[in-house]
Amino acid sequence: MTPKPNLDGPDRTTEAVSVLRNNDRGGYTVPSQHLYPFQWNWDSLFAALGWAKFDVARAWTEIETLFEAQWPSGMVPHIVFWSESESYFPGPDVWQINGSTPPTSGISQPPVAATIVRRLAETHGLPPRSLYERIERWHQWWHRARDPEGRGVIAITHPWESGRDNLPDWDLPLSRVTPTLIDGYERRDLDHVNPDMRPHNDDYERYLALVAYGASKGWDDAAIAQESPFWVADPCLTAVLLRAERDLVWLGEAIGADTIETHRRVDRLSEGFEQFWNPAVGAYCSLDLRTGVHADAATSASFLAPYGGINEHSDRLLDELEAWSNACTYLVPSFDPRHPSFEPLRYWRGPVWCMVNYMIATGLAEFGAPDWAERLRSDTSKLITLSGMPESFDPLTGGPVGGEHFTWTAALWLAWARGSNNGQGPKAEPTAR
Ligand code: 9WN
Repeated sequence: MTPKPNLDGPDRTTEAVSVLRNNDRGGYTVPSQHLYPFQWNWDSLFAALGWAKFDVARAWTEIETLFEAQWPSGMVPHIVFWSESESYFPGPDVWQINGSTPPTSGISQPPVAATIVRRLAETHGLPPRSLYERIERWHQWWHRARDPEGRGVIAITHPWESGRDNLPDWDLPLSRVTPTLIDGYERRDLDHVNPDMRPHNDDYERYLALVAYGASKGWDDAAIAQESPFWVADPCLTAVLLRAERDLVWLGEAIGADTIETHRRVDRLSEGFEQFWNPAVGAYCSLDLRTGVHADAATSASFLAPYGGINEHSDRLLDELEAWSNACTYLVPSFDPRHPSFEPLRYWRGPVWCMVNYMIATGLAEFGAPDWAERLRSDTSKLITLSGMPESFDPLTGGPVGGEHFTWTAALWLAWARGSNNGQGPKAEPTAR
């Protein structure tokens, strides 16, 4: 049975359930049918939040399926190629992951798993210990592979690893990567989405050069950490991991596991986070670990510090949010709307992403800024009511941006934005599978 809508206007709840069902490929949900025809890492975790509103068993399956693709190193890849499709590039041939079954990409994505598993566990009961152990191994991998010096900030080795692909933060570090044209290169994203809403070719050629570089190293973590031309600490990834570590402590204690190491990782990231503070901007900004230079602007990730439990500069952060709210109609644009590099339609250079809003709002509510948290929920609700379930939204007009019938937009509507039961949504009604 589908949950009842809770807002005036179009019945977005019925639509959201249909989006999830139509994007369902059995054990996993594609983000969007033609644009992204495989399993993506953080998309699947957010999808699970939506599934849990009407099919709890299906939500758990989504997560278990993703972790079936975990590498022996502990890494959980950002794409799992469970089936073949010509509608996306680059596919498994380009990633060249030898011997991986199923074929996968060679990088990861922000680790929201522990946090989402905790949220499901609080309502629906604990997961099997094996899932907890897989998440623990993934977290260990992040520290070992992407923070080998133990600085307490987590690096990305590809813009795709951040999940925020063409953010202006990556422009300068990417300029040091020599673009490569690889065999069979053909952008397929532009078959499905208006080019004004996608990264430029210059960016794409560098994304592919970094894939070719990783493949040339056999995706060896140590070599990549030492030599990769792109090695940038990301406040979004670090805040997401920091929160996930706290939630993993909760899960570990509930399951009866030893959490001493997890506590140590929480301490290291909590102390390390201040390295993102850029006094010239007055915000947490990404940090190029090759040059020691901060990005010169705030992004939506700057507001994720409270989500990670970091409240050091929270008053300043709320002032910044206020300033952004005066520069656009809908919060939170992915990039500072007053900055010359802001582009309201171009992917991660401006549009609003509902799952980022959800994470920021969660942190703001916990920090003690419930009015701002509610403003973000209400903006997200208005955007979806106005424009349906696109990939993201124009922060000035509220218009749809990117791919259509998008899984995480549908899932976050069900789990949060529509706002029934204090944001918890209706009780789940498990269905037989
Ligand atoms: C590359 C699937 C993914 C999201 C990312 C988003 C976009 C892919 C792309 O789509 O990235 O991973 O090809 O543009 O940036 O956050 O997980 O929705």
